[in-house]
Amino acid sequence: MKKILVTGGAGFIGSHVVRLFVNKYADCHIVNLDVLTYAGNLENLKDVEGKSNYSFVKGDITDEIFIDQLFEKESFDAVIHLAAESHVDRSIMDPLSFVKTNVLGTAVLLNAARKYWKETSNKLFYHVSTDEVYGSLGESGFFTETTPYDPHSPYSASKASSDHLVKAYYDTYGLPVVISNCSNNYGSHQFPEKLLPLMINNIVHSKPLPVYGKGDNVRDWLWVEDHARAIDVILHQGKLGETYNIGGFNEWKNLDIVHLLCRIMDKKLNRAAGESAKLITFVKDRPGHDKRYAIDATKLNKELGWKPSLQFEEGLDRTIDWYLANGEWIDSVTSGAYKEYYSNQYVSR
Ligand code: NAD
Ligand code: TDX
Repeated sequence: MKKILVTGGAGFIGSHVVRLFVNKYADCHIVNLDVLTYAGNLENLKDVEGKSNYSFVKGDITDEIFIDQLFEKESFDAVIHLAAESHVDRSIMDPLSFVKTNVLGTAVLLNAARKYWKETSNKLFYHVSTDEVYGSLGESGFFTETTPYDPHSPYSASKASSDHLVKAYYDTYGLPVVISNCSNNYGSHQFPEKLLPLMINNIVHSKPLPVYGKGDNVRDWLWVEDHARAIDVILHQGKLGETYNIGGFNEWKNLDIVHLLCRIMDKKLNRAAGESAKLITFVKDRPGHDKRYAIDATKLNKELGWKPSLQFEEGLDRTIDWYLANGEWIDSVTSGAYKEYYSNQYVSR
């Protein structure tokens, strides 16, 4: 592939995907299209900015005229579509912006690919999605690629809609597509509204650690660089029209993960054992809070040979060190509108 459009490349996962592809595929040009919402920061890509096989385009995926012109001008061999509104709590406060970006934005991109890709034999539209479309699990079992969709939040419903549109473009127009549904990612450059960076940041500043409900909801955590590697594998080897689940086989109750963070950070910050855990504050539960997510990634492992490369303890240690060393990044991305959002959020619980 000679030219790949990555949407949402200035965000958390997108920046890791862009970095991997720019560094690994010198003969492939990566075009990063991002509108730079509060979650998109070009600082995430400082290390690839000057590379000759990378360029950035500022633009909105919901802007049909702009997207059409981009597809007419550039001849993309593939699209890796990550741009989205991604935070469940925000989707509860402002569902329409999730419908607009995640549903309409995906439809606009699909439609541009349908219109401007005359010869589709070497093209691919890769849609990056989430395990949240499958809903919530009980105490046992896993999500597989055939689990029926059952989304509960405006975020997951908007991602489920976008997945259905991608499948509909495959069935109806024969657009070459592939979809992956991944579990919770963690790692560097994640916006500190999400559980792990929020807790790390609050521990550093000795602020309350807001645990929703009883803290017994379960998430399956995957290192973001392993997700980026999975996307690389699926892009190059995945079968058209297929879905691949990506996950870490790494389930944690929220409260357990917060206690683990507290223990590690007490040591790193030279605090007495148990000091950070005193900050844990149980707050009102998230409405519609899914109980448990757990991905069965056997298909991806068996068919394409991917598996997670990093043990969770190692990944968490690296992640904490990154946030401790990058306080300026946190200050910069959390200035302005975000500060207002977060203080309102917390007070309202
Ligand atoms: P993020 O919020 O960190 O980044 C989203 C990016 O999309 C930002 O750079 C933002 O500026 C950009 N964007 C938003 N609206 C846009 C628009 N209208 N036009 C152009 N760009 C726009 O999100 P993330 O956590 O990196 O997630 C990336 C993708 O992966 C999303 O599609 C998400 O649903 C999916 N996903 C995320 C996780 C996770 O744990 N974070 C897990 C599974 C799947
Ligand atoms: O302050 C908090 N306290 C808390 O208890 C926050 C922010 C979260 N939580 C809980 C809610 C969830 O059970 O922690 C868990 C993880 O929450 P988030 O980090 O908001 O992630 P989640 O809702 O699981 O969704 C994430 O994973 C799937 C991403 O945000 C999605 O984009 C992805 O699709």
